[in-house]
Amino acid sequence: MRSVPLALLPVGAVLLAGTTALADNSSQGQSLLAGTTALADNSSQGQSMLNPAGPQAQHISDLWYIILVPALFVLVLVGGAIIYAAFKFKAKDVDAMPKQIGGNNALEFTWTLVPALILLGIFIISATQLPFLRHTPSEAADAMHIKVVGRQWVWNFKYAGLKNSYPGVLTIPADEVVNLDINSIDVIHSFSVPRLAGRLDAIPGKNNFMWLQAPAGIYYGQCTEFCGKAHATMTITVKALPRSDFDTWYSQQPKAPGGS
Ligand SMILES: [Cu+2]
Repeated sequence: MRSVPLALLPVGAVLLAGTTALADNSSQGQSLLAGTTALADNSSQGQSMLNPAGPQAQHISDLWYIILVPALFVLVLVGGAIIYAAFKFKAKDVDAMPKQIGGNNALEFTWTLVPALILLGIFIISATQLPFLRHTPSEAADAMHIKVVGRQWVWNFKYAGLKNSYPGVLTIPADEVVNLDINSIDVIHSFSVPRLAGRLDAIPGKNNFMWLQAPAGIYYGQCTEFCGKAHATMTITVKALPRSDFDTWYSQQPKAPGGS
């Protein structure tokens, strides 16, 4: 009898892996509630990855739903097996030595191979999305670059042609690809606007890169790498303006020397 709970140990590890995947993904969106609220009033509020805007976030959200299916399957299968075994094989006499039986090769082989195949499948599906997420679409090769600099405790946005940098608010043209070159001048921060894209670390001395494309609207994000006592105030507001409004805004900003 004792061999049954022991036999379930590796399967339990798979259950953990499955629930971790669930937890990781849902935390990206801060909360499901935030997403549904945003949908309900059709505003741009909320920071839910499950309420995606733009191609980057849409890809990530699709991937999340694809992985949710096998994760739920594993959860139900393994959770059900644990509950069944707990009742079915409950010890009636606590002092009695359970019957000792050896391993079952077929079972052990199966519960090693099946999770490995599931994980391999998830890996392959995820890896095929990486080139799209990593590289600016070729048709937008000349899209604008904006420098994103993390600092305790504010994000600064710097445009090549403008004199000032802009704390906390990233203004971009709507529906156009925008390249973000992400860096930090002190500690590691992490740039995250869940409705638009995945998160990316801002690391001192290293340039990280991401691209965005957002429909017109306002999107919120924040630093997602604990970076000191005012970490929580390190917020991001992305304003995606229709091209003509963006041009008006841009033309009103002080220009960098030699900028246009
Ligand atoms: Cu930070």
